[in-house]
Amino acid sequence: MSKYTPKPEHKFTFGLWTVGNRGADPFGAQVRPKLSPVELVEMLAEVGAYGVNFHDNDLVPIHATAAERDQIVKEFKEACADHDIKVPMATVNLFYEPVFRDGAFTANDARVRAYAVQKTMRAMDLGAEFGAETFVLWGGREGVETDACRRPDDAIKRARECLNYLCEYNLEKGYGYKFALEAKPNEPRADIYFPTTGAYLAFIETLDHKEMVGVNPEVAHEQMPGLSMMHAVAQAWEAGKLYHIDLNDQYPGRYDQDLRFGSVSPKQSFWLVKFLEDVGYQGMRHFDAHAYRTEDYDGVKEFARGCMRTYLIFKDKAERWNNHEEIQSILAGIAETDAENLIGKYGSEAAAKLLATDFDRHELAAKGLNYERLDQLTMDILLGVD
Ligand code: GCO
Ligand code: MN
Ligand code: MN
Repeated sequence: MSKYTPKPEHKFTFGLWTVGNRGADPFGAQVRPKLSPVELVEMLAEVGAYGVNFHDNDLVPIHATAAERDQIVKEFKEACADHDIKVPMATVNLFYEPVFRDGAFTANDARVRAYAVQKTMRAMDLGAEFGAETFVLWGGREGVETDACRRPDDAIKRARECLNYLCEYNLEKGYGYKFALEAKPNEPRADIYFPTTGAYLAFIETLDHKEMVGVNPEVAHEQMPGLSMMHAVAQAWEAGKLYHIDLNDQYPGRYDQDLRFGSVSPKQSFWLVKFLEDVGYQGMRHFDAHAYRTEDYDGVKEFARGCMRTYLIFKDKAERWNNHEEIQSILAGIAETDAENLIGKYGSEAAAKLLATDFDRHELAAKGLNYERLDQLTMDILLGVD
């Protein structure tokens, strides 16, 4: 067993929709045959994943009868138990059906909004049957092609009403879910409300039960508009709101590519893994990605193994970085940890002292920071020569 072999404690999870993705795109049909949820659980067990996540309709088709639903749930539960695969997260599909063509929680038609909330409540019931602790909400259709249709602040108010309602349902049922809101700037809508993780962090503060709601940042969604995923994750973490994470990869400025984790931006992915490991993130490492359209199911397994392997390689590299003598001595040299903190908490005396302090800005600016060396040492580690 190599040190890059996935183990349960790494908390690697995949969605049914990720390894079960059949390769359809807007220009071409599906290229892989359909696998059942049970077959997908078998595949995830084979590659060494810890858990599986699903949208309501990944598991139970929208047209299923109550009896069919119960049968599907029973079989899937048995498969998960047989293969020791957990269901840590559940979510709801509020984007596929034509009824959601103009949004779910933010739709203009109050009946569509009510249907969306009802569908979410049922998806929460379903996830709770599997012991899911996190409920992800991705508002893929909550947006516009034309702003003629509604005022965006009305959309925000509607989203708040729905979230508050669902939090109460969570409490009443005693499900104990944490909601994780997932931002995306566009696609499938031309513009999606709450385009960034930061936008959701601000929105959450306005909710009735803000302690119950956090974020689910996704690499691709932050990198599509060229933002730093790691910085978004760090802000969420610092706010105590990193309830889940969607790992994948993405070339900036393009449609959502959902590529294998680390395959496009290894350096950014390294900093992300290093951050998660350094701060001791205990949540799931969920890969919301899918295999290239060129692949058959052997390729899909390679894809899934690759996501986990790359994460573990970066984890190992992060440890090497943290224990690297020269890196640590450069860091110690630039930190000036022994300099007095003149800011701290505000007080009149402290402020007077700060105002009276003479700073030699030229001397401060003259100090070399050695970041080129620091970064090259990082590159040496990443490129495998150190
Ligand atoms: C996407 C999203 C989705 C969500 C999923 C969970 O861009 O398609 O990332 O994959 O993560 O719907 O709610
Ligand atoms: Mn995505
Ligand atoms: Mn996602």
